[in-house]
Amino acid sequence: MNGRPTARSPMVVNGSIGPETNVIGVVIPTYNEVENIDPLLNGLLSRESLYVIFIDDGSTDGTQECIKEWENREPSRVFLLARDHKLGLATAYLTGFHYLMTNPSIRWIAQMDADGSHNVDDLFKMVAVGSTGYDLVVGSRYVDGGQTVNWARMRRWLSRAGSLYSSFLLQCSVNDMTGGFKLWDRDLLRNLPLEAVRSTGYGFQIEMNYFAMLAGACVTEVPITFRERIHGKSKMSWKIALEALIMVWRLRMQRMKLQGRIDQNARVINLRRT
Ligand SMILES: Nc1nc2c(ncn2[C@@H]2O[C@H](COP(=O)(O)OP(=O)(O)OP(=O)(O)O)[C@@H](O)[C@H]2O)c(=O)[nH]1
Ligand SMILES: [Mg+2]
Repeated sequence: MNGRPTARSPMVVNGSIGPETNVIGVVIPTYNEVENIDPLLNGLLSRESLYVIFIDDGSTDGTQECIKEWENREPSRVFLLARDHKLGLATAYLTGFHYLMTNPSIRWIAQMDADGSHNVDDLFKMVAVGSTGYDLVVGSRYVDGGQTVNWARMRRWLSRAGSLYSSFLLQCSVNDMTGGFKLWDRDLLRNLPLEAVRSTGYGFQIEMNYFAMLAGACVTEVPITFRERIHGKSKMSWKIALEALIMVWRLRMQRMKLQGRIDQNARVINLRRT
């Protein structure tokens, strides 16, 4: 794991979870999101058998202090993994996934943003749908019933174009390729070649959808309402968007190699439908 060690080791995190089954672990990357933490946790912790891991990259606005207060109040349900500086979304998610996916009590691993764009009620809907037999549930803005609220027309257009571009080039049937609101079956995540992830920004979302497709996962999309953040600043940049554009071509060219890695993993871990 990158960054300085935190007060609570993976063993502590894992030891605190369980012995229930069908547990949900939620991974939330944060960078300067202090105003958004309380409403988010108030919503998430209303559900039992749900644990939250924040991966914070050296926020300077008091985000870490705020999460630490929650850790003290809910020591067995809220965890903070603090890294020294901004290392990007992808490694933040991967760090959280690695903490959770070896825990046999965890059935679902969710990923969501801290900025209020992703709605807790939508997460619970995704869990209900996932439980009917899916390996991956994508919270989608681009299926019937899905929407974006308060996004400028240009932003909506860019996001939609990015999804169409990547799903076409990768022949992936997911409509919302760049969305970061997802629910993973733990066994699917364990089956994917996470060490092959190369993106740092939201190209990560595309990369992971592609891996899931190559693994033959059972994937569905659930409509969500995505709201533009009210507090804090976006960390999106042209550099991140460009990285995703180029990365799609790399994934396309490396299809056979990635497929090989996934097939090798599949021999070790049996997915539900195999
Ligand atoms: N740990 C960590 N978290 C990050 C980093 N960059 C962004 N985040 C968090 O990732 C989530 C998504 O970031 P946003 O800034 O909302 O980026 P976005 O959702 O792609 O863009 P917007 O649509 O403008 O909100 C938020 O919870 C951020 O705080 C990073 O480098 N490290
Ligand atoms: Mg956002």
